[in-house]
Amino acid sequence: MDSGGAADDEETDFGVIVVGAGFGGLRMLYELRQRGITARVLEEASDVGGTWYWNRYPGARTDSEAWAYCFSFSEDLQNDWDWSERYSAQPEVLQYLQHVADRFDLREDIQFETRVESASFDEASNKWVVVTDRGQSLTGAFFIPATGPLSRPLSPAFEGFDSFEGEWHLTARWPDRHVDFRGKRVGVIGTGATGIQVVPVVAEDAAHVTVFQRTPNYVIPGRNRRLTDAERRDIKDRYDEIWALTQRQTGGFPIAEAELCFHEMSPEEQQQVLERAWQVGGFQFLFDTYRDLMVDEQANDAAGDFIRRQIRATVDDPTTAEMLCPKGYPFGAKRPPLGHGYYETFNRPNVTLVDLGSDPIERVTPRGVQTASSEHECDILIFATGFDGSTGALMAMEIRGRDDRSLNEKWAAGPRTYLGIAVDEFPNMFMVSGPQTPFGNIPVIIDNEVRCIGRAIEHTLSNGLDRLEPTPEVVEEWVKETARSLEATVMRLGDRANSWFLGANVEGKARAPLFYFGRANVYFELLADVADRGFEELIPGHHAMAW
Ligand code: NA7
Repeated sequence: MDSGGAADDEETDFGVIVVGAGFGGLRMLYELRQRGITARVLEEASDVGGTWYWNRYPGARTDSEAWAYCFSFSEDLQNDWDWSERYSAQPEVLQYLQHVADRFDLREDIQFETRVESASFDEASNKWVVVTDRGQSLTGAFFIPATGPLSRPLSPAFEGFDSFEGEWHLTARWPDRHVDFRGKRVGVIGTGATGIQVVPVVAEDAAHVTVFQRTPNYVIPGRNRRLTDAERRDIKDRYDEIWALTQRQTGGFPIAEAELCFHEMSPEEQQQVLERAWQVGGFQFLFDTYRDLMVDEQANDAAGDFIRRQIRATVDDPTTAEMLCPKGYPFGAKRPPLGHGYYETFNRPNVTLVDLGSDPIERVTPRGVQTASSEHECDILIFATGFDGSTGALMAMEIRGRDDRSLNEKWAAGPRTYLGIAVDEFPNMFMVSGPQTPFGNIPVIIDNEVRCIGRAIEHTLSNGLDRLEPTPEVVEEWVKETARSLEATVMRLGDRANSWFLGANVEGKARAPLFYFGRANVYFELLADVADRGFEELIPGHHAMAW
């Protein structure tokens, strides 16, 4: 694909080097341009899109409502673009990001098909030296990884995997072509947000689908639908209000939040709010039911019981329904997926559920998957087995700061950041969607981070500084704050369900809070505040700027 990006030409020295051309990298590049700062973006793929470039699997769509899962920096952009559905399907999000890249001429600063292998801070020149898989050595006064929280997929690590004689696909590396399931026996391994989107779509075509489930999930109905022209007009008329709402909301979503706590309601009201949110669909169930859903265990149990009742009422076969019911961990302890006919799919005659809890996978065989009880023959295997979240993509690059300090060594027991955007001993490195930022409606979170990072870089330049990095004290305080934020919610029990919020889905990975679990709106205020106060918490370096 010729996507018209920057050629890997002779130029090797840049103001800023950004890694990744997804939502984060594109937004960062735009911000830097607005501030008159030159940048080069390095991107492994052959086009923009990030997550939405790679995750082309059938059924892939956003779990945030389309009109707020986008950029807010240009009124013209938001007024010209029309979303077709409540939750955009992957091709539409990718088209949107391609449109943004074209409209703002972003590709001219992006070098595609380039993977960053290492980045190290050179103390003599105060520059980051970035080495790519093309053998280039590029320098930048600032280094900004915008590599995304869920971009490093976990490879299928099953005994006998290489012996499989059929076709197999990893959802996060789905081929850019139609995969034909007609007449095929398909096995889907993994029932996270991805597997849950894949299964109903594949079941429509395949001869048979076998779903291999290790931990049952609490799946909320998304209730996707096409938007009407009237709705689109209304959204455009209300955009200021929508963005203002996202800035006040706990996850950066345009969703009103419940005012009452569980115990302030009668049992009838408690059920009514759950029922209403279930009918509306989407994350309203999480945010617009009762205020203490994620912090009060009794309140959380009531929501969990409600979902289990829905599963039993939806799935005809009582044994399958019971296998699908999550047990032993609270609702929300791992990221709840949105389903589009997920539970209903198990009423189809061509779909079978295998409960790996009682019948674990022993190995992949030439003909399919061998569990403890039997061999499940499959022509196609789909691995929807998740990601090395949050820190994975960062730690896959060899990043070294001052005094040759290795980021991987520094983070061996878990990430340590200041507000998720900066790290002590790593001057002039700023992360977009880094560890210990909130997880929620990502484009809105990115927008707030990028504005703060843009201001930090401008502050450095306009004050004639050559280095900016947080003090160890403020980093320690943010590490403690993320731990406190985790302890305050039921997400602290995520270990019971292998939650990637805690790194619990990756063997050998340190268990630590990988996100900030406090309110995103509080986090946005902290970012604005540190910039307003002139980055007091960051240590400036006073040497002559060299670029
Ligand atoms: P997730 O949510 O991490 O889901 C991965 C799924 O794969 C989950 O059901 C895992 O079971 C399962 N899995 C992983 N390894 C295995 C093995 N070895 N055997 C059986 N099953 C396995 O990733 P997703 O891609 O679905 O979602 C990630 C996020 O991307 C999503 O939340 C959105 O924000 C976008 P487990 O639960 O660990 O028992």
